[in-house]
Amino acid sequence: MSAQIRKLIVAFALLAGVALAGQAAPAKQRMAGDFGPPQGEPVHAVLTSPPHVPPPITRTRPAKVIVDLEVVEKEMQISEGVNYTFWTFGGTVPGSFIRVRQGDTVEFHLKSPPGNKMPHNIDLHGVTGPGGGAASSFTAPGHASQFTFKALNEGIYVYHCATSPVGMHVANGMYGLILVEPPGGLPKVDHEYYVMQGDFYTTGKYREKGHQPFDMEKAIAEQPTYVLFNGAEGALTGDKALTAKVGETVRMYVGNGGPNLVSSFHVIGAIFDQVRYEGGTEVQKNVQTTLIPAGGAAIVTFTAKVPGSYVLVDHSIFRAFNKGALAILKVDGPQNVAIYSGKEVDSVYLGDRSAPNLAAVSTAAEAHAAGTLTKDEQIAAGQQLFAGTCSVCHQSNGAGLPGVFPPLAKSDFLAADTARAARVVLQGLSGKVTVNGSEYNSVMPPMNQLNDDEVANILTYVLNSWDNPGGRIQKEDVKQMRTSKPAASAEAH
Ligand code: HEC
Ligand SMILES: [Cu+2]
Repeated sequence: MSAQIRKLIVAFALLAGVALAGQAAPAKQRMAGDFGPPQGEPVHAVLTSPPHVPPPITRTRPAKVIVDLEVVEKEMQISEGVNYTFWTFGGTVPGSFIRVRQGDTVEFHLKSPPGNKMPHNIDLHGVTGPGGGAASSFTAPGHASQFTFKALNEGIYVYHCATSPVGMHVANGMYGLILVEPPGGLPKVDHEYYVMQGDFYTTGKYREKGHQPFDMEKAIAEQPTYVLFNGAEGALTGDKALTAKVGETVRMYVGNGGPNLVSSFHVIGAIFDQVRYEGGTEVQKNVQTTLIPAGGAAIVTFTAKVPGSYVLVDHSIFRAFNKGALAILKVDGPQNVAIYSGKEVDSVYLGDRSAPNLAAVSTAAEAHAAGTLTKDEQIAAGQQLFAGTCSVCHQSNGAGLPGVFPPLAKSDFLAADTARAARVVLQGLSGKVTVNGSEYNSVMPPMNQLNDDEVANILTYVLNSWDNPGGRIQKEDVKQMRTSKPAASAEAH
């Protein structure tokens, strides 16, 4: 008998012994994840708003954990100058982060203040039982409901509203994450963050200003106006970026509320050391992009090794640059040129998101709505938008690049016909043009993804910068130009 076969037989005998011992255990054996009845005084769960995560649980015994979650319907900013009526768990999108320990008995209270207009409920994917709690938690405005469950399975789980029309409740922001920690806890890290993607459907175009209602038809067609991390463009960029220091470990609980899209979650410039994909217990290592299904979540962990801005995106990349699915982790600390030579990614990947915030854009939108918009407000908004759109080619100082991109600074072409500039932006420009005595024969692509107010503000900024002649372009002028017949390309020269 070979040594290997002998080893196998021994292993088999051991296994059989274990199985027999299992049978011999008391008949009233508990199911996996059930560590017995709650012990000690009930505790109130710490709930946090995104991007924050409640502290790790240090208890060594199962407890009764009381969760008090309030449903809040409220108007919030979805993008600069754009408002949306969100329905939320706890007043934020995503809803409050809930953290419990495997084996805990969770007494869940869902409350809906009288001011709400809709009934709501909650389906927690971490609940074992029909509907995940949905049926027991139907809550009308001015009411509260209560149900209890035992958190049997560890992992990161999505919760969401499941009141009809379910898609609409989810599309309005009614989802969040609940972490069921294993009894021993998760390995210690320096930072834990809570990030959740969602797709949003407004009747107006992307970044169209003012209050935007929900668009059911776009939602059914699965054509979102916005794809966002944490419920708003800019929720995690500029002065609201996530932070870490060089050498620190970062764990992100990344959920996807949907309602429709699957996320190709990627952090530009980082490799995930570990991913607990689909929120499950298996660990995948050295991952570039992880797929997060609608109604699913993952735990990603990595170390920030080089300083700079790391851009979180849905790598279905138009969503990142044209629908808002972009967030930033700002890592501070000393350079490590052995790993990376050290040039910022700012202008390439961040676009207008490299600014600390786009407050001037909101201000201009509000002023326009109130009928008080001034030229200075337009210039300020235009300056923020110019960065990352026009500056890519014409440079941030408007100087252009000799022979390739004509200057906007002191441009005689611009000064000769300022209205023509709006047409150039909307329709693009190609063929020979002479700017300040130099000939250019290149192509400027149409920038017609920009809204009327964005074009007006950018051009007003350009006209009033770098010794250009001044003047003002209004949103209404651009609107008219957009709907009028396209100018023949020769006419633009
Ligand atoms: C991808 C590069 C690119 C981007 C982005 C771009 N342009 Fe241009 N732009 C060009 C090129 C190239 C020309 C010259 C086209 C030609 O040779 O026919 C041009 C020409 C112009 C002109 C007329 C010539 C002049 O210098 O006065 C204006 C005005 C202008 N662009 C404004 C803008 C504004 C405003 C934006 C941002 C909304 C913008 N461009 C974005 C490449 C770009
Ligand atoms: Cu709801």
